[in-house]
Amino acid sequence: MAEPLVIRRLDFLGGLATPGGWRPPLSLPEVAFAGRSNVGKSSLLNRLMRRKSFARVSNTPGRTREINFFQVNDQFILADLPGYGYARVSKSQRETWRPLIEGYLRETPTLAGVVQLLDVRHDPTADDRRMLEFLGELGVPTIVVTTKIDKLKPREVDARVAAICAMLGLDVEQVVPFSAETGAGRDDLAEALEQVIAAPDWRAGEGAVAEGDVEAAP
Ligand SMILES: Nc1nc2c(ncn2[C@@H]2O[C@H](COP(=O)(O)OP(=O)(O)O)[C@@H](O)[C@H]2O)c(=O)[nH]1
Ligand SMILES: [Mg+2]
Repeated sequence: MAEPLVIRRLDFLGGLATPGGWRPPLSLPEVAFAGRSNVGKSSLLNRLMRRKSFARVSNTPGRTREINFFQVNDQFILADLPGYGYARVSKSQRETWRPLIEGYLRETPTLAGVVQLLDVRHDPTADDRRMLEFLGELGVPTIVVTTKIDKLKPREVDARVAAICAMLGLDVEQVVPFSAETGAGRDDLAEALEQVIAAPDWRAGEGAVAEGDVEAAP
């Protein structure tokens, strides 16, 4: 079978630093990647894209607090969200991600889906839960990825994924176990991404009235 999501072209478009600030024009469907700092997001993106450019661009000082946009294959836009929950910054600094990320997610009409990363070894943090709750309320299609599975034995991975699902009320089928180290899960994630990008607009139902629902005027 052909490899899903072969990366032929990758363009860095720029970064969104403050809520309502500059962002690339709304054109292609967007998929955002979220997770706490150190969860393995840069490593996952490098593995997914088979490129080193994410680590280089998104980890440049000053860019780590921004939402960095990449255009992939002239097919979709990837939004790399700032990692949250970093312990070594002040509480006020820590809280700046929330309006930036939540504003972006709420106000991007072309948002097709979100990939939420969780470290397979750890229970979800309060920030993780809040993020997932926000995504659930928004109703955006969400792919949950558990990272760093190479750090556990295969049997332990299944048990940890089941435990995380139980804690969050997720279905095991919604979760993609992943390792940037071995590449496990790369193609599963790529396939899930392609589905989310191709799916009809999840916001279309909002306020729309199907013809059959309209009652004849008396
Ligand atoms: N063993 C292992 N280590 C990983 C994996 N993904 C990331 N790491 C390590 O975890 C640390 C944080 O990774 P990074 O991708 O920079 O996380 P980010 O802060 O979410 O972008 C680094 O030391 C990585 O080498 C993985 O799949 N397996
Ligand atoms: Mg990173």
